[in-house]
Amino acid sequence: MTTNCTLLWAVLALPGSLRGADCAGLAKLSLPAATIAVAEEVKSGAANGQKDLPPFCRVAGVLKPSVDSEIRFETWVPLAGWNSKFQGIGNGGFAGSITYAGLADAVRNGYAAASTDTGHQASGIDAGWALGHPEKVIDFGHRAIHVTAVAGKAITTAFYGAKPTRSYFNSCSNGGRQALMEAQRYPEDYDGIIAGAPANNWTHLLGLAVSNMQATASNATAYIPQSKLAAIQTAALAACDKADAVEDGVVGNPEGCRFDPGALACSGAESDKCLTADQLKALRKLYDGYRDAKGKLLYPGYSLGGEAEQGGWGPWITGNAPEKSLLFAFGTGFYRNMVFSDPNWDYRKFTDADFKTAVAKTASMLDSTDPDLRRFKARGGKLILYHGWCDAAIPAQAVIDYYQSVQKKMGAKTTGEFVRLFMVPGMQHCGGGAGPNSFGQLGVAQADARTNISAALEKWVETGAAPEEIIAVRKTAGGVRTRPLCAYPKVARYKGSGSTDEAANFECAAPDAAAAAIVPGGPLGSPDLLRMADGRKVSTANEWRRLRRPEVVRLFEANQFGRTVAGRGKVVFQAAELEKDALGSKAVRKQTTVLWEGRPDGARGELLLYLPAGAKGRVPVFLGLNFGGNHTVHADRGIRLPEVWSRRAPFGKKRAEESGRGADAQAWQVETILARGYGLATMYYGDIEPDFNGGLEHGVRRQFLAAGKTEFAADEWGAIGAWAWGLSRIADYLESDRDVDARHIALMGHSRLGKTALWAGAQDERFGIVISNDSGEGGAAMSRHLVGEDVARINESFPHWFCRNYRKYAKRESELPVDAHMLVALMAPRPVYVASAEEDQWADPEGEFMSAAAAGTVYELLGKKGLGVREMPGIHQPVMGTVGYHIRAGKHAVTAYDWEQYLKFADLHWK
Ligand code: GTR
Repeated sequence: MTTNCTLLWAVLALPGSLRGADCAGLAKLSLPAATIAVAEEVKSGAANGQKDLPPFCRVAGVLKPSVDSEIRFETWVPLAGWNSKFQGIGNGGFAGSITYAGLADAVRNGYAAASTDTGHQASGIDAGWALGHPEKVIDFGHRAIHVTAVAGKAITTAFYGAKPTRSYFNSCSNGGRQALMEAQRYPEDYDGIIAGAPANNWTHLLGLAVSNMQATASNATAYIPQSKLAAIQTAALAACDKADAVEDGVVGNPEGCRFDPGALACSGAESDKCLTADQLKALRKLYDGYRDAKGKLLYPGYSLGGEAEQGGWGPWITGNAPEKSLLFAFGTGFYRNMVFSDPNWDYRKFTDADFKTAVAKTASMLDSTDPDLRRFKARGGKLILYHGWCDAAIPAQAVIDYYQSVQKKMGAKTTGEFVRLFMVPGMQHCGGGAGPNSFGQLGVAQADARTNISAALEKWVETGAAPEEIIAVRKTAGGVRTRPLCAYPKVARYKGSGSTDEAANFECAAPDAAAAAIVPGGPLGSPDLLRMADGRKVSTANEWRRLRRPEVVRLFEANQFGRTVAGRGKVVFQAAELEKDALGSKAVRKQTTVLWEGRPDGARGELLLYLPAGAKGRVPVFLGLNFGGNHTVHADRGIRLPEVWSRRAPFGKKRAEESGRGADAQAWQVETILARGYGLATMYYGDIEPDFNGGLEHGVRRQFLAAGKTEFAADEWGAIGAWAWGLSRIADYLESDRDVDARHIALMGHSRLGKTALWAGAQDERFGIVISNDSGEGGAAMSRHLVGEDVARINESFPHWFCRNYRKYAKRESELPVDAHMLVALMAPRPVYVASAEEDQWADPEGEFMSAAAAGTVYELLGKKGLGVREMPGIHQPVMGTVGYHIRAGKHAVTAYDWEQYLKFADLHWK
């Protein structure tokens, strides 16, 4: 059908008498299946309700590509001053009228332009015309907008005697859907296209609308009245406004924040300030999106932060009363007239099967979701998408989903050559809202490409310069606010000084680095490092030491790791071996048996210590627990095999074996460490407590259980606490060893043992440097940064690691009284190093960088340099202040590269 239409409408007969500029003569122009009713010069300055018009030629007619078609259209061409461009104009809602305001805007700015009613005459929320008229649904779906483009361009060409040099289309909502229809089906029509808030996944959007109506309007107890939207928005902003570093009533990057509305539950009498259980359930559904009965997400839900704004959830979702919202009208209008041809169809009966019927019957006519834009790209087309983050009609996430589908289909690089997406924080549907929301989106190119999206599109098409940011403005009684909109996924980052109402004080940056770098307290809406839980500000080093630091330790005890329920215990160290000529005379090897309970038949562990041979005086040492047994750190046959269980088999089933010697040597780099003048102390972590849920019975903690108890309280230590305690006891030993400089112990841990190293370093300041290698969730990665492992997953997989209270924050990270930046800051003023690996997304490198960057606040208070950079450094570009950070290529592991940086870092601070 596409091809037929294109051919049909491409045929243009130009009577010889017409050589441009004869407006009335255009009535005789022969266009197939078209009737031209009006061709007249308008010189009065007014037409069709529009004023201040320049003199133009108005052509109006009807196009009939099918027997049931009745597509009204108008083409307006300026009599003088044509800029040689053609502008296509779209329609919102169910269309039904010519967009005169768009035509007026076009001719005022020198464009020739065309608009159509898309084949029916009705209000934009009425779909009654579609009932029994499948050809009209096709016209509405995509045909009218195309034949209008072809006819409009033909008329323009006939009038001027020259083809337009460029053709553009710009529209929003249903018009955004039309825009994508043009790019996907009729790529020859336009050189540049702007699709705003596209309703392009029409069938799924209206599935969402009806399922939301079922969840709210159909049930009196679940219905959320408009009067409650203010309380909902306030709670959402409280959770997420701060995450972008600027508290201004606008959530800069809703993707970076999770909001659970549970706190809005009414505890006493119902009021506008709270929600009943049924309303809360409905609200969660509105945020969550449209799922089928099996729970599969079919279409995303609404973003938070603009619920109560004008043009927000009130008109679109809740309405003045149940069944009085715009989305109710759209959802029922679609199902009654386009899907079931039944004006009495009842939305309360809507099922998964109905949705499938709608898709099967109408998607091919109405959806413009095809990610294959090869033909549009090949003709040199450029596409700009935009969407208001607070859109209450079409969830903003939907445009990101489409954009990413194009990237997936065409490749991210190719997509970058001809598609840009601009997300608009705080903007409602196509405009309005609390954020700067005016950037020329609702008209033709005016002003310059810096502030006008249409001008930016034309610049891209005409000069090849792609837009990376566009400055949006909002004028209110209170003044003017400007803010850059950034090409997705970048977000506007406050540079840290100057008015937050001025675009110049922002820059476009990767979203996470943006949040991490400049938040004075904590990133992502996390607790402020320098504010006591009771709100008091911490402004001196002394206040940090005396008040805030102990408070933060207590918060980690109560909410994450649990309190260490032990003093030094009765630990006994028994020298087991001393070899002065180890590793080919390069090392002294000492092995020490640790009796954790002070008796030979209790829990015990083996400590391995290498010191550089011939060292003069006490040597600094690296200390780290190992995963596989001491014998795995080096092939050295002198290392005693662990007597207890091996982690590679069920507990008690398998002892360590000779074959494991040196298996993890890569991760330890023993010779390099020794050659640089450091010792290495290590112990198998299972020697402190075996790592499984139930390991408690076999490790160091059991001796501290109160009589008759089999588990610790919800705020008492887990296995990580046990391993950290073991590290402190090893420090006790190192203090007693006269060959060791115990004031220079660098504690290094990988992964779960990286979490352990941080927690040990927080509790025991004898560790002079603390190094977290890929420690991830519960370690250096911000819990509030929702990438990779989260609080729910880690506690499900490893219920024994943390205290039980930590589980309360599953899917409620925003409520945690602590986060990783606070853990890292507990090392201050001692040097601390956080390392990530590029392929280790499970451990969330960006979230790790953020905590390292944010902890700098405390270092600076204590007179030290923090990380010293705001942007996440590139691969293999270590940054070393008193806080250090690097991200290397490769997977979750400790490598020679990592050790090289740790040795440099220790040299930097200790030599
Ligand atoms: C993973 C776990 C991480 C990390 C890692 C490890 O399975 O999800 O939190 O600690 O184990 O310790 O190797």
